[in-house]
Amino acid sequence: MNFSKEEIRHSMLLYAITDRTWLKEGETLTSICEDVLKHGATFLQIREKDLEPSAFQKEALELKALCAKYQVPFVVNDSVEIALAIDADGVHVGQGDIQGKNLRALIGKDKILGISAATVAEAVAAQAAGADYIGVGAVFGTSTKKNARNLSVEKLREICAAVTIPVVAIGGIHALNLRKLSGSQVDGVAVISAIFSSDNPGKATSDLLSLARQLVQPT
Ligand code: TZP
Ligand code: MG
Repeated sequence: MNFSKEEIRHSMLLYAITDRTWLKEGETLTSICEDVLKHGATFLQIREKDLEPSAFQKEALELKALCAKYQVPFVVNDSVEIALAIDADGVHVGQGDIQGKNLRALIGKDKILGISAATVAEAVAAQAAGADYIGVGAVFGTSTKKNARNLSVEKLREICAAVTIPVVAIGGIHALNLRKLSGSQVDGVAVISAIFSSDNPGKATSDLLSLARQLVQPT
């Protein structure tokens, strides 16, 4: 699918990232993600660090079809090869994945390019490299990503002010601390455990969605 710049900005609102380590017996990533999309997640990224490439690609293909059904952008974490092989909407990469590479040239102009950034310099460089959005974190403590770089909400605010592309905050965000991001000018929140570790991922999604709406469009 093709998404306009405005659609990409709005899709940052509640950005869900997969983590199959939370699946319970009998559950599949696709079934949980369908529940999450039904309950209003606005973006989906497959991020499965422990799957070997062929299993990863198979899961990614299923999730791509699901996201197309809900008209939600779908990106692949880390692997440009798999993103291109399955014709995903785009790819999300970290600082370590972009060194010396022109990812925009590699993926073409129509695919969504998301880049992680934790400093103003990285954010500005990501924008210059053709990123469609940046993921900024970790804004709160998280045990999901072991080597996450922590930054303050004040730093998040500085990054938002330094770029014109959409910014999604990530890292340890859940229903009880999401409001702390207010005033930062983020376009949305990206979450893993607040959704996937929940006993009820659908309800967690709708709760987070209403909080994210209040954060991004305060009434
Ligand atoms: N990048 C920075 S923090 C993080 C990633 C992938 C982990 C976010 O996971 P959670 O469970 O929402 O804290
Ligand atoms: Mg990476």
